[in-house]
Amino acid sequence: MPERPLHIGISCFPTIGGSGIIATELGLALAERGHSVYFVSYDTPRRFVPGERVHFYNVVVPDYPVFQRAPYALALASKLVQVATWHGLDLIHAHYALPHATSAFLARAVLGDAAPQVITTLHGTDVTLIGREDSYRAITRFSLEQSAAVTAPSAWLAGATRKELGLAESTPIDVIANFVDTERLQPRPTDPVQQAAHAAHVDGLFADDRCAAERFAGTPVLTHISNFRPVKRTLDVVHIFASVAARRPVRLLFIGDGPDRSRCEARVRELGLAAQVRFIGLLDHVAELLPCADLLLMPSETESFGLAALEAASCAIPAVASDAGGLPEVVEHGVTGFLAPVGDIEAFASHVMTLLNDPDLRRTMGRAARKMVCERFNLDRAVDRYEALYRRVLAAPPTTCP
Ligand code: GMT
Repeated sequence: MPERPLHIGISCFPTIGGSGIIATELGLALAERGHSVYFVSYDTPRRFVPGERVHFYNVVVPDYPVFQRAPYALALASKLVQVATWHGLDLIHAHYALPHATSAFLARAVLGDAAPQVITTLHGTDVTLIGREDSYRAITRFSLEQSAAVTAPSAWLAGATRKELGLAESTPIDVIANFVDTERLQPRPTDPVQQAAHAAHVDGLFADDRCAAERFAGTPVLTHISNFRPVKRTLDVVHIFASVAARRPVRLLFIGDGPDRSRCEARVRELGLAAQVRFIGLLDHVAELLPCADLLLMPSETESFGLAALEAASCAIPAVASDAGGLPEVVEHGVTGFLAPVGDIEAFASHVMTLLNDPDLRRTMGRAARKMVCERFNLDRAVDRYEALYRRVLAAPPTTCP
């Protein structure tokens, strides 16, 4: 008998961060495979595309003066109860433990016997930064232990979660790596006409300063993509760039936005590098711009995974990244890019110089990166793994709420 399509609730953050991207792209791919998917969040996820079998439910948190801080987790739990009841959800897939796994647990408690199973996918900072705080640690651990299955995008995060939260051995963590759509994120075209169009596109981004534009036209482009939070160490990006720019002509594209952006802009100006650096701001999709870059810089303090490095790899762009967290599972040192100790500006700059001075090495590493993504981190493979996990959870004897 063919397996029936499932009704899947996905709760996630709607912002452009990696957890929202993974949740949204997974949901859209599941709908393509015939499942019905119900996104539940406080806003439409950035990459959401309405369509057959794809739905969105908005979580409304009413204003009430007694609440100094509106209890989003409760409103989310109530919305999950509603959506589960209206659509007969088989499971709720919570992306980012806090508050999604906790709200899903609450919804299950309300629904009793009819409750869907809960699968929680950890994304990193939900454990390594916020989930381990005293204010949240016990509830994060409890919510994971109450999930029918827990996944993490890297073996590193699975280990860190067990250690940081003291998670019981009886709660296994499946490692399901993050993924990219390798069809959409393609390497730069090899056709000379399209290549020239790409080069012109990049030069156009720097065209506002005519003298500088002429001086730096055609020079290599480094890129950094992030939400500019302190964990991304965006000032390191500026300093690595400055070190390289002191030795050779080069340009830098910052993609994204967040708290540290204006400090970076100010530092770029102080260092006299404004003509060579552009801040593009937030982009929903990087597929158009990313292939124009020659190299990705990711000097983060830590990353559970480092989705931007995977997106770059899909475009055959090597990364120079921190030797921290799950990054060594995404960037293979000396094969698809280089790893350097966190905060070691000169080590980063020296790897960048090696790549910029050797176009053949850059191409070889780019090809290896693309191959790695196509073989190990492609969308279909990840969706297969999540579907298998859903079936496994649903085939197991139902767990009941305490
Ligand atoms: O890195 C961020 O600040 C965003 C965060 C998120 O919640 O979207 O990213 C985390 O999840 C991504 C998707 O799984 C991972 O690729 C990032 O490495 C992870 N960030 C950290 O661990 C710092």
